[in-house]
Amino acid sequence: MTHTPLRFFHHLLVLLLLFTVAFSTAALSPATSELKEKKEKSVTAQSLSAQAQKDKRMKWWREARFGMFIHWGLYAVPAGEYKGQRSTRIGEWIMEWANIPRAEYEKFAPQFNPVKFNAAEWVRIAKDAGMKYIVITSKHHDGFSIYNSKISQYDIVDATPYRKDLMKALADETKKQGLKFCFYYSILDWHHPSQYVDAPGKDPTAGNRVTKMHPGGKEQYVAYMKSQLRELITAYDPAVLWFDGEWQDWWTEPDGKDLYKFVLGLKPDIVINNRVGKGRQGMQGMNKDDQEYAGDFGTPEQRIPPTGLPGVDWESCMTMNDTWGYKFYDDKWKSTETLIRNLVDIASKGGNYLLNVGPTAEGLIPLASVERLAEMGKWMKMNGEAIYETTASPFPTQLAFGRATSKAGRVYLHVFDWPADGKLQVPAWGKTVKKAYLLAEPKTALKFTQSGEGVVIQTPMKASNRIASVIVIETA
Ligand code: JFZ
Repeated sequence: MTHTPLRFFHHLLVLLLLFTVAFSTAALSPATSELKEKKEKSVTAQSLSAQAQKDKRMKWWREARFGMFIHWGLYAVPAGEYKGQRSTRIGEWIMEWANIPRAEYEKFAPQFNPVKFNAAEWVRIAKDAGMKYIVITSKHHDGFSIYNSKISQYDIVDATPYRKDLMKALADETKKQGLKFCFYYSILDWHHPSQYVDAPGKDPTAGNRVTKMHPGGKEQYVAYMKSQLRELITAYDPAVLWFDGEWQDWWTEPDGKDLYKFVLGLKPDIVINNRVGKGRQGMQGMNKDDQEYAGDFGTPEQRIPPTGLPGVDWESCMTMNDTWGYKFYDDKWKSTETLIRNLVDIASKGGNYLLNVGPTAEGLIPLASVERLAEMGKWMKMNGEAIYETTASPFPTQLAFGRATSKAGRVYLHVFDWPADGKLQVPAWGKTVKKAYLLAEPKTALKFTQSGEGVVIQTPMKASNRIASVIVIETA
């Protein structure tokens, strides 16, 4: 009895199905190519809107051009020295190069007490340098969470005498002063029980370039990462998630795509770097082109690409000395000239500059960094217009005297080598020059002559700036 209506519905369903198949086949056969074309069009429309969505998400990031990277964690306690051993290697990798077992490394936590930390001061240093965003390590390879993680005891609140959530203070202060607050997060984790080291001469619980996964550990670890990312996004609302440590062989591109989607799901307008997945081509940092990879921008490390790539977003991250995490004896500081010219070089290629500081365990940004950032700030105050919201150089080849950036109706020439003869030779780039002047002296028009080969600008005897003088060219 009870079967009868069900059977009736079943028959109806089969009939409907047959009808649908017959109908769609009939519709397909006469004009398959037309349909295919329609389908292609809708795909283009879809990807266009995906592109438009990405453009919207990336807008502030593309305009910002200059950000502060902060590597801060337990490694600031040994500050590059363990049991009398020093190294030329980077400070935040001490658990790896000094072969420190987990149980020993954990002992740095009770010594991490950044009583001199002052969020307002840190943000002021970044802001005065002309930086528009801050990316700070929430958890580096050592696995220590320098924020209030409710799912880990190995964090600033539970494991250090400081006990306070300084990350909340920093996030709030960063936003208050008008900068974007962003997080670095390491996929590689030398502290999590899912991972272990299997390398000759290495303690299985020490740090290593690569870790192995215990059977069944990955599901547990990915769940842990997702819980932490949920904490980070809900409590601090970061504008960027900057992943790292993705080069483990247990981490795959599908894992990266899944994590990318997960993070975007938590915050639809967040920006995510390409180290979330397997796209990155070594330290060069740009994506391989054999397939589509997860991530919004490339991450060249300690280098500047030789040229920009149209339509490709990237950010060069660099240290000011030779380490990311604080090392008390690293005094290989780059000059302000190098730092400013790096910023200009990167902007002229359409990229962002993420410049690192490594604060001490007491909570101070090293003085050498503070001084250089202040000097960069002086230059940016005068010349920021030629960096922010600009796009790459319009010239087909690199300029002999320096670099160029551009905006609608304008080209900015960043002159590194001031012409001794008072004639700046600018190659043609298909535009007519209306006006030229020094950004430092906008009321004094510079004389120029124009020909098919380019423009020759008559420059004053002395450069307006020792490091990079900016000449504005207004075009027709
Ligand atoms: C990574 C980190 O390991 C480093 O500590 C720092 O955070 C930097 C910004 O990013 O740098 C790398 C990346 C890849 C390798 C080594 C260091 N690698 O593949 O050996």
